[in-house]
Amino acid sequence: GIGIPYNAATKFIDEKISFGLGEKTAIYYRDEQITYIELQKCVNKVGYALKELGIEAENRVLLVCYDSPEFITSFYGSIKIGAVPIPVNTMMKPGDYEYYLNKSRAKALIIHEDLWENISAFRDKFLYLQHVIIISDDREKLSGRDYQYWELIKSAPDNVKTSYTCGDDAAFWLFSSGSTGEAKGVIHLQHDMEYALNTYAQEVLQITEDDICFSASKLFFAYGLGGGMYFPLGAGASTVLLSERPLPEKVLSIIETYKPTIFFGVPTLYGSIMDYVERSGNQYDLSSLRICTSAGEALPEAFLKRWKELFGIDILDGIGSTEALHIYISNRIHDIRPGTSGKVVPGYEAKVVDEDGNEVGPNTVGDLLIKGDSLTPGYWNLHTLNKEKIIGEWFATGDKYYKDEDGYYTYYGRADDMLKIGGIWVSPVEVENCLVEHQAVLEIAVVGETTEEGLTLLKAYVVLKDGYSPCDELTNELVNYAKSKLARYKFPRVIEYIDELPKTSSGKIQRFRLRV
Ligand code: 3SK
Repeated sequence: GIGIPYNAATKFIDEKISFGLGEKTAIYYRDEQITYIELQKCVNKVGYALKELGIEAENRVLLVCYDSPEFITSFYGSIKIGAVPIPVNTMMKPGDYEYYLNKSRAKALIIHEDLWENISAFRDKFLYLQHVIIISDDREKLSGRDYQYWELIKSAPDNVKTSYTCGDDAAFWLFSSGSTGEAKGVIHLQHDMEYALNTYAQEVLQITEDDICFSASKLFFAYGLGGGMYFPLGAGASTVLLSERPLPEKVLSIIETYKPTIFFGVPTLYGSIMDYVERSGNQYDLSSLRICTSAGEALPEAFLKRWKELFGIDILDGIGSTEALHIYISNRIHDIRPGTSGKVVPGYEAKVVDEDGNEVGPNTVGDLLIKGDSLTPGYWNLHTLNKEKIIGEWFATGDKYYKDEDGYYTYYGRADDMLKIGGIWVSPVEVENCLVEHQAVLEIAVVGETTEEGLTLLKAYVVLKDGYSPCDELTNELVNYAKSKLARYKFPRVIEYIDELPKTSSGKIQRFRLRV
């Protein structure tokens, strides 16, 4: 036949009502509590309204939305009618939105009002865009030339027919900035969210209906989309949404107010929360949390220890990707090996291979390949790259890893960030992990600098903590510190102090921007 019907909106929204969870709180947002039945009605209204505007199955809908109930209703409302939502970063420049809109050929854009004000002047450049739906905090505000989200859904019926899609249909895209080059449209299928839910969320996080999730990582990132949306909804649990920037004091206050049980963060945020708490001397009660997770960058071992000492809670470090949708290697509750990404998540397979694609033995660094059913079928319109990255059922992550005899994987840097110093491969991450433990260092990125003779030297860009200033004495101290901790050839020959490191929108350090 034409495929067994499967639509992700049925699984993540409608099923909750048939399973008797209609009156349960799905979303905590500011002072609102939105039940599953209220959420379902809004999802249906958005789906209906989009259909009325002429949006059809397979049409793309770009979402430029803060973490909010409207993000979730727009996402599942689109999926329900077979359209393909594409949530994108809300912090980008007009040229980036022009790229996202034109690359995806999105017919509709759902966007928060202030974000639209930044880009509306460029409207003529948006080649395929037909409809703009603006989300305004003032729900009574009337539309001008465009559509007003609340006005549009007010008159829409709260029921809409689910599109005939099957598990292998495209459900949504995410744009992945990666550490180099143009953003790539990563296609995800209808069944992918359920796969990540059944594997990482259930097997590793052991999520249940009783959990309340809070993701500081935004919903437009693959990591946040799971943690803040489809893990809690899929499990019949609840989510707390924060539309603003996740500053340490805000995050702490959200945790104290809503008492989440699972917190999704990234290493830089854990670092700044700990600095904030230690500096302010205030006490915070984070005891509602049963677990914290970390991804995006390897979590420094020292952070894990400090966090546990401060709050008595473990952080589960793991590695995932936008292409895999979520985490495929992770530490486990009661099975944490500090400094490693943990073991393969059930449902995924991983192997470390050499340059010829042969699997290497324990403790040997190689390229990490992964396999699992939430992996993207491919990037949009990138035929050559797809041939490089997709090797049969395996996906080349571009990460260097080694696995020890016990099956724990340790991150060794991006394949393209590795440096050959004096003929020996050096991972910038190893040098960074060492120096970040120095008391003066807030953040650090290590790159190769080519000398006039064509030799490669290690250069460290250092962001200092408050209270420290650049000086020769400190430079010598940092160099000596690295020399005392690392193999001799791994210490940075040059140290430059900067105010901020260049990062991708998902927080990964862009070392390529620092290379000269
Ligand atoms: O960076 C990661 O480790 C990650 C984890 C989950 C989902 C997406 C990403 C990029």
